[in-house]
Amino acid sequence: MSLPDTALRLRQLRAMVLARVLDERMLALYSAALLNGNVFTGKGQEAFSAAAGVHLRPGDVFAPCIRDQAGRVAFGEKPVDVARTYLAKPTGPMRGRDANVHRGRIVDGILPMISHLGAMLAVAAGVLMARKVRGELVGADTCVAAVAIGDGGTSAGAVHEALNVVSIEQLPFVLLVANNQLSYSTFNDRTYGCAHLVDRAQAYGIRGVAVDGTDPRDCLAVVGDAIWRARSGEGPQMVVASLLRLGGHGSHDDASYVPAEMKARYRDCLEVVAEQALADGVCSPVELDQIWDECRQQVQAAVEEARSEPEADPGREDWSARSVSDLTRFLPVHPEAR
Ligand SMILES: Cc1ncc(C[n+]2csc(CCOP(=O)(O)OP(=O)(O)O)c2C)c(N)n1
Repeated sequence: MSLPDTALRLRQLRAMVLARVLDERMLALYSAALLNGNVFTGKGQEAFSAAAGVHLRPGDVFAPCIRDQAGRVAFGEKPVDVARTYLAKPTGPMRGRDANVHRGRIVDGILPMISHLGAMLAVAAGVLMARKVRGELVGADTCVAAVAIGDGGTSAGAVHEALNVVSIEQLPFVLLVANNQLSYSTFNDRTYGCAHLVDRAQAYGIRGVAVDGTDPRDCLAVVGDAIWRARSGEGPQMVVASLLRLGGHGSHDDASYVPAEMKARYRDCLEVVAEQALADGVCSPVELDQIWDECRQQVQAAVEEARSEPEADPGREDWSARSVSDLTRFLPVHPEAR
């Protein structure tokens, strides 16, 4: 496992900052009653999430969960699409039907989330199975599917079924578990009974690794290694990151039930990434300030653009399911089948 290079570190840093600014901005719009829905943020989870996004590449599949703004932007989601979705604009990827996190762009490999609780593993596994049947997973450098989930979600029955199948089929599948200590307001001791969630990997016959989710440098290396192993034909991978959700479950929740001792045990990965970047010469203090300024400007421009766009008109919008041609582009037809 080699150390991540400077370019990747910078991409991770920028995605983390952009996600934090976006999350804060959506919360501000919610507080100003400018959004109809709720806001779900990934504060505290940016290092782990961005690590996945920067290691994925076009042709891969990413199934983000509700706290993966950083992974989304690192994988190419545009801030204006975030603003459009939260503002329920028809120009957004969900065409105004969803108002927060169940968004994606299938043609770009970002699967719109069905549910928080394990539903996306089977969808991602299905995409990989289709590609396998078409003979597209051959060689030592294939596409991968990365699925993000929380600690609570890992105990859903759907997760068991999907992990069993990806193991049997040896699919290039990476499960990214963000153990943020909380499943809504339920703590780990009431969520699972094993010593560590990564212990479960062995039961499925897949490789499992734990990482400190507050350490951006380690996240980049460990997640990168897991994705690389999946690409190289080593089969499914599981990475479990320990971190803390730095906020409520959603904007309706003040997280007042999280004890101060627990908060004291976890650092904000945005502080850690700045320290590490400066210590390792990834960027200078001036360049770090510039990244924050650029991200703020990017988010401001995105929100202004989305707010200037017309509202969805339920009488005129075509809210039918995605067309077959869209899906065909997503699952490329095997050359022999053309
Ligand atoms: C089938 C189903 N049951 C219940 C819920 C309500 N619910 C939403 S998120 C959540 C907890 C998720 O906890 P976790 O997987 O740890 O993710 P986190 O929110 O901590 O990121 C629950 C119970 C749901 N969305 N779907």
